[in-house]
Amino acid sequence: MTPQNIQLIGVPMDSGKKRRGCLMGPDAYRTAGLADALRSLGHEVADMGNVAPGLFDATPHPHLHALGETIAWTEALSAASTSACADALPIFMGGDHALALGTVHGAAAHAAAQGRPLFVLWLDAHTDYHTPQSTDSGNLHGTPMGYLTGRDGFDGFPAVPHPIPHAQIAMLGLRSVDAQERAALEETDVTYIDMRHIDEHGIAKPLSAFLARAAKENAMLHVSLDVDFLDPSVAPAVGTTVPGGATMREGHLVMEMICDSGLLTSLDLVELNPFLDERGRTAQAMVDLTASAFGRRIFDRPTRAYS
Ligand code: B3U
Ligand code: MN
Ligand code: MN
Repeated sequence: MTPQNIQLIGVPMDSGKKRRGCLMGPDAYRTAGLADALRSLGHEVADMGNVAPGLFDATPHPHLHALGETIAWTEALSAASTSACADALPIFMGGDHALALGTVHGAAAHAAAQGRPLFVLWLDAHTDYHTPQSTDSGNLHGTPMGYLTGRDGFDGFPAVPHPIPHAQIAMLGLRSVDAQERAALEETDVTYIDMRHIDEHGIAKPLSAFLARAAKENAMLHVSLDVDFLDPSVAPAVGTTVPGGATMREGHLVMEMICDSGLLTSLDLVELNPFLDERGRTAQAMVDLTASAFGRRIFDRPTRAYS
């Protein structure tokens, strides 16, 4: 991989759900050595510190958890993302998945200014396609895909002048989809790849088709990696563990294929809750996967064993 100019941006955001702990995520990635792992692969890496939300109205909403705070984060992150994308390849160290409300919003503005489409790869057990009205839990980390595709009902949030067309989105690793999300998604041409599909066909085939489409359109690619994409046996430090997830090897293959595509332009690492970790092993797993997306390889050349 050609050397990249990477900016690490900490996002200690914890407002997307009720269970606390994701605010410790950025420092867990720092402690696990994310910057040095990327530098050892030949990249230029700058740790930019943390983003903070502006002042917000903390009046409780009858249904939605921490609405005012989440809106303030979205505003701050959208601006931070647009400017980081112009200078570098940003890695947003979360923080919960509500941060993607802002990071992808900002990346979409940058892509539009470049006249290029933005493709989004959502690596997650969940589809996060709710609206503030459809969510039963009231947790806004379940809504970024709804917001970013331009669904109605996000009153108070920044407008979405560049909604991501559904055809430019792939969701991979799905195994917990609420009925309202499923009904709405089935009306779209989102590429949704659930665990059964991965079991039957492998993870490489649907992913390479999506990446080939992005390459053909000279797209930018935002990848949003939720810890719960992985099986909880290898990544226990997450509030919403869903058994039956991707193996570590499937995770590496996805990241290696993203690297090979040369398409990656921005990355979120989300939902790590260090309070729930076991001796840092989930943070380490996320650092190792990120390294695979930036060129870490077991061998550089294929084996000659069969030639
Ligand atoms: N769909 C459920 C559960 C959920 C979504 N994202 C996570 N959990 N991490 C909800 O609350 O919207
Ligand atoms: Mn998620
Ligand atoms: Mn999830």
